Amino acid sequence: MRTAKRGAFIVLEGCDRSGKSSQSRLLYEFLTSNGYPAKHMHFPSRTTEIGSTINSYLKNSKELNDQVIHLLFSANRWEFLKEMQNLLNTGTTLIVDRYSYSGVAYSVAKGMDFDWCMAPEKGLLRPDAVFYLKAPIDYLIQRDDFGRERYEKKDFQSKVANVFDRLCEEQTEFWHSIDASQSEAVVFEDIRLKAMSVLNKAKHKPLCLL
Ligand code: NYM
Ligand code: MG
Repeated sequence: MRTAKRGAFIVLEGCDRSGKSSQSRLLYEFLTSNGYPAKHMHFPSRTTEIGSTINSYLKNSKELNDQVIHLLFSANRWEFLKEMQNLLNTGTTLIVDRYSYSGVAYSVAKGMDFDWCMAPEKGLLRPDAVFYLKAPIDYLIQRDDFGRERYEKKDFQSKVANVFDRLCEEQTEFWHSIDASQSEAVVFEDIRLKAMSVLNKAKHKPLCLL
């Protein structure tokens, strides 16, 4: 893979309502308005056929077994691999709202095997950094719109948080825990500073695979 001046691959992870969408948008806007080519992406991407099936499942209008939905979430990421690779290699930074770690965290929270869940992610691009937006579950469930979709239940979110905590502890080289219970501006300042350092370092590093 080409290494000269590639873009950085930054992922935001966390439970539902942790502020990933707002923070990833703020980071995208900051980068583009300061002359850094960037693209904002979100998984699941509900725009493809696979994404539309995922959407029906999340809205509770379709039932699928746990293995099938897990593999569809993964397939949805594989659909975008080439595009992501091309963008990164031509100097565009990707700010991605959820990725393989959400895939693993939500399925493991159901009781599924960790290694089985990680297997279909192998071969996808590995992020340069994961910003884990962490906040107490009691704080998240009070936020607007919580509870609308499948998985948005307090006990389940606690289990998801446990898996994110474990991933964060095991992968300290590129996971950064961020206190998401602070104000939006304070959280963003933290993310912005960390992101600029990631952008600088990524330029000289080859893209790796999960
Ligand atoms: N989700 C998301 C998964 O269960 N597996 C995955 O691989 C991904 C990317 O989808 N509750 C879950 C987490 C969320 C839900 O995501 C929809 P969002 O960011 O709320 O649109
Ligand atoms: Mg959500």
